[in-house]
Amino acid sequence: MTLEVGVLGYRFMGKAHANALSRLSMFFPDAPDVERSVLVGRDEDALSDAAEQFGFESIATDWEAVVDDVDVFYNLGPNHVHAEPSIAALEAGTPVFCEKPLAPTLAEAERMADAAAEAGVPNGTAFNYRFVPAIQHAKGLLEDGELGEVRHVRGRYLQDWLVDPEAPWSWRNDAEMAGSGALGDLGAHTVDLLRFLVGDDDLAGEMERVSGHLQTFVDERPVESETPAESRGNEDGEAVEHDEMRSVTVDDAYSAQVEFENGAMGTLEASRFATGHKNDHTIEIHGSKGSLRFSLERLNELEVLRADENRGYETVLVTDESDPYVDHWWPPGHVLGWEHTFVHENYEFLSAVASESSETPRNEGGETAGAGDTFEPSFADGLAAQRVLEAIEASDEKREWVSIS
Ligand code: SOE
Repeated sequence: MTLEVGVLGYRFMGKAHANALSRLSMFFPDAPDVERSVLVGRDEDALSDAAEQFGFESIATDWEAVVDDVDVFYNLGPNHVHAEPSIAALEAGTPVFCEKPLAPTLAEAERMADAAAEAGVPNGTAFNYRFVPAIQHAKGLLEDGELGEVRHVRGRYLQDWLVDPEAPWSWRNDAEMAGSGALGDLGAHTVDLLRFLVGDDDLAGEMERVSGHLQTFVDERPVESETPAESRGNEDGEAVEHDEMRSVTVDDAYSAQVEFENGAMGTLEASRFATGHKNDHTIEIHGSKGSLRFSLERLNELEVLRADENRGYETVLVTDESDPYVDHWWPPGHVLGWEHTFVHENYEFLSAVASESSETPRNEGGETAGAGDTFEPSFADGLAAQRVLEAIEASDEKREWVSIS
């Protein structure tokens, strides 16, 4: 069976996922066959160029004509175009993989999660950092109780691409299109990763209440006539007048304190103004029996400290064949990078789609190498993260702790 994939969005995320799709058959031969069938966007010229470069068969400027015509629909557009096309695809019974955050608002995320539940087909929110081998190794240690009772959880995501006040305006600076700024773009990753790592009931459980603080440092920015494809700018290549200034209506940075169900304390932070930090996502967890730390800038490593040894952190190189996904790539020590996380999540999501739409097990013996019938993080996980983001914003507005419903 060949899955025909339709992809909305052809800039940064479009390229990251197209790269992943193109590498699946070579490195994950047990993945379903996929055809990069149709690339969807608004600007026909830019779309044609991207389709050729990314290996798509065709282009379409109307997502409505695509969503029920393909086997899988990827929504990689800016946040404000997540809801309608995704819901339409789900209503047509088409599995949907959507970029994060699930939506700009909680109300839209709820509609999307409802549509996913109603449709009963595989649905995924593209929180790619769950698929870093070192993160999965960390989850294994936590699940095995190696850290004991979880007491402190720390997550910060630091970037610096807006330090310069002349850095151009993009949809990511606009509340209508993005929802929020550093909070939704970066904080969503942190919230999801912490839910993944310690969210189980026998670890820290869900986040129960938050106290949040948001800040915007530069409240207007110049717009550029065109934004280069690799930048974080206008995903739809929208042409805007040169020298025009536009308001920044989202946060440049946020911080939050969190109380988990088991009483563990969390501190979260993200910024686009963290001078010198490019894409620095750090997680630290302290339990009664040990601690661990992870940094995206050293994503092949996990630092682990065991209380009974208590002589400092041991750096574990998570590149052995026995480590998650690593046997698909290179020999030990031949390190992986950011782009590989997209290959892993695409593998899992498409495997879930294939096993859902086929009676036949993919491997002899009925073993499923991928996610099986379900995929996580799902739209429900995207919604759960969105509830936390919304509570952090509400707390900032009210200047008080807010419970997460
Ligand atoms: C931009 O800040 C960005 O590309 C995010 O949108 C991604 O989700 C993150 O992984 C890297 O930074």
